[in-house]
Amino acid sequence: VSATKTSSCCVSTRDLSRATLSSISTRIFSVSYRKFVDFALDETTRHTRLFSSPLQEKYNSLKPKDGKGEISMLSFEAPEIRHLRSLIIETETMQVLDFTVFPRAEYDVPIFCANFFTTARTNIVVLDLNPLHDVINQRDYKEKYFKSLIPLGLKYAELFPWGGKLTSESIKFFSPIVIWTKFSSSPQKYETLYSAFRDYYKVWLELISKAIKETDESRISQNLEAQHRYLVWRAEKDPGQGVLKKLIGETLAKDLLRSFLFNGVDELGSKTFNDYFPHYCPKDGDPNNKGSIVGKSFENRPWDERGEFVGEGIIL
Ligand code: BLA
Repeated sequence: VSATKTSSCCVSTRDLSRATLSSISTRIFSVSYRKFVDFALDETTRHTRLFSSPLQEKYNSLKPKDGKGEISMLSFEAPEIRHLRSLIIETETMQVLDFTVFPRAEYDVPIFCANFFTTARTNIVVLDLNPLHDVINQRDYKEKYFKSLIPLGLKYAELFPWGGKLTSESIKFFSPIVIWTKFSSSPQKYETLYSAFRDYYKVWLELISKAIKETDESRISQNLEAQHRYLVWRAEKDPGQGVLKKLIGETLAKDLLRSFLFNGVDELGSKTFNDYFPHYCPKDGDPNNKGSIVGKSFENRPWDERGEFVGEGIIL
């Protein structure tokens, strides 16, 4: 806005280059992810009964340390959903959505995952139905949930080009229809992202609505372990951790991660990060040590048009 004022007193709008105009519109445009969450909650209540989670009382809203902006949290449960939660961060410089839905262990349905990090200039986006089980080698699981969704994935893969290299491990938590992308902020992209979010969430709701409740105890415990592994990965490695620590301090950020965002990490299983990811183990035993990172890979989308994995060097 200040750019507009400065410019208009010195030069006429006609004199402004296209580049200047587009940078002004980028600065004026600001996003909110609240309508995404409103849509998801409305849509969920069409399919199931949502109950407020006991976590809601403690985790509802937080002020960043500098007093500027707001962090808002919502959490629910449903007969098929163990934990549906959203975190929205709105400050002067960033808007963040972390919206994830974890099915109960009786369902092997993927975990719905939307992680959007937005600043005036850029966006870092992951939108996916994170598979609970291996979709690289376990063909039956992949076909069960993703075969019919490949066209949807292809549509958005074209609109949202692959975001480039990412932590190698993460690819195992992603599906063939994952949207992993980075883009410059613009109203058009924001609307396309909203449309992708709605499409992916509607598809996920169809999956959970049609899913048959598992009764075989050994399969239920496999699902539980897969969820726990996912929680352990994300509670330890989420790239948003640094931002959260800066905003609310290390102690609160850790509590938010373990008790709210990835609730269940301390209750659903007793295995540790090193148990699940032994190859990740650094020399000094601390998985938070930067030197422990396996590395970044997958410069290009490692799934082909038929949803076959074509990446290399994956550690299974
Ligand atoms: C970056 N976020 C990233 C990256 C991925 C994800 C893949 C690219 C960098 C990397 O691979 O390390 C997201 N990774 C995921 C997700 C899964 C995964 C969803 O493994 C699920 C299995 N992002 C957030 C939140 C914030 C955030 C809540 O979700 C901030 C509060 C920020 N993400 C954020 C930032 C970066 C990032 C700042 C860039 C910094 C970096 O590359 O480390």
